Amino acid sequence: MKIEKSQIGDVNKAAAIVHKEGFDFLGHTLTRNNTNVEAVIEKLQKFQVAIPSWALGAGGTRFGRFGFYGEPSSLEQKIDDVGLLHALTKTAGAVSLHIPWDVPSDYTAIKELASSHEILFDAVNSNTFQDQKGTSNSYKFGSLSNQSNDSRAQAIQHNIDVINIGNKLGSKSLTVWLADGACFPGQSNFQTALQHTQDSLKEIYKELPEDWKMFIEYKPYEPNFYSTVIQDWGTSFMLANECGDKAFTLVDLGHHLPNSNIEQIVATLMLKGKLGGFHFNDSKYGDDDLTVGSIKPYALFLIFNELVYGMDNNPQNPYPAWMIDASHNVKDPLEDLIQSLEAIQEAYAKALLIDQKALKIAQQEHDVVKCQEILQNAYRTDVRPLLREARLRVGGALEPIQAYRSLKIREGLIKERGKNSIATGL
Ligand code: PSV
Ligand code: MN
Repeated sequence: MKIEKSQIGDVNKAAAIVHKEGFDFLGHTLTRNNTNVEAVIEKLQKFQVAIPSWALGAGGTRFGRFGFYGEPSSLEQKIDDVGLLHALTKTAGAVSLHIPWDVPSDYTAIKELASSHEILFDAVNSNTFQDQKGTSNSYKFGSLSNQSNDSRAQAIQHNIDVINIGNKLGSKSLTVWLADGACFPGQSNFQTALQHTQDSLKEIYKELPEDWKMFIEYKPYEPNFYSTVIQDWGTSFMLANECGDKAFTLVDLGHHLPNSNIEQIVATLMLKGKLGGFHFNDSKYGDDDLTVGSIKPYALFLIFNELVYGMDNNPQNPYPAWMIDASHNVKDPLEDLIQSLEAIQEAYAKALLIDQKALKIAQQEHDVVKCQEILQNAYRTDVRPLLREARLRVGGALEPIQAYRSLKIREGLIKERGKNSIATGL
């Protein structure tokens, strides 16, 4: 299923006048305060976020999964769904595949399909957190950290296979997230597990093509509940340094213990040139994978403040790979992703409005109140007219959720795929 530009144009007509009034008003106000509105719009248009192939179906928990009608049941259909999101929002110009859930059968056809939707292939993700059919060794007690040479060798080879698959699609990075750890004290020797992980990552790193990056994701707990081998940004950073210049840390917003200062982690990694990838989501308790910005939007804004500062001031840090890593059990997955994309753009736009020069002066003068005023002035600005304008100019929808509903996209997908289609993934 594809949406034509003219269909979006027709839907936009109803909201055009109200949008113009709102945009003109905000534009004048921001210009009076010395904000370069055109530069902000251009940055918003360039900010593209990859959609993970596993978030297009309904999410689930270990207690069950309630499917959603019209889910994509093939890689082709998943790419079509990302195409729909991109057509409406103009900010979802990439897809991130998880192997072996998404191995293409015809690479040329898949590449053509993606490019017909103007979609690129972002990082490819390996999966050593589940045993796969036909493999001889189990990951029950770890993959890259496993005591067994055979399990480690299998996990290393899987990651190399993922690089090869990604290479054929035009991906330029591999994301490694390990579930490895222990559920009980005494189960595993911390030092041996870490050493094996480091050695295994180095083996994978050797196979990275010259222009590729490797992202090492960390997470404090789950599925193991006593210890995780790559538990925090420090462990990931250390391993990335051991591997070399093409290895980076990946920050997933849900992978922190409650109240961690994630913005400070971002700043530290960017100063050291090691923030490679970013997974957006939100959480109340743990790795809840909720819609971005649905629980702690101010924290997201503060994180974006550091990202914007780092992108402007840290040439040693490469441009990070952005991805949404969220899923929801009770919403239409596509509507959920539209909400996440909107929240990301909103936080980014607000961070772009921060008067960095004034902030620096206030910091030097130890004017703590002014520092807070500067941040909160930007945060309290309703930037949605900027987002709408950025989309409108490139053919996107003024109100993506409304357009999605009035164009009856889910109904169309159900007609095409039926009610019982099931998406692969968690
Ligand atoms: C693990 O919780 C994670 O954040 C990793 O990025 C995985 O690849 C993804 O979620 C799987 O859902
Ligand atoms: Mn993640």
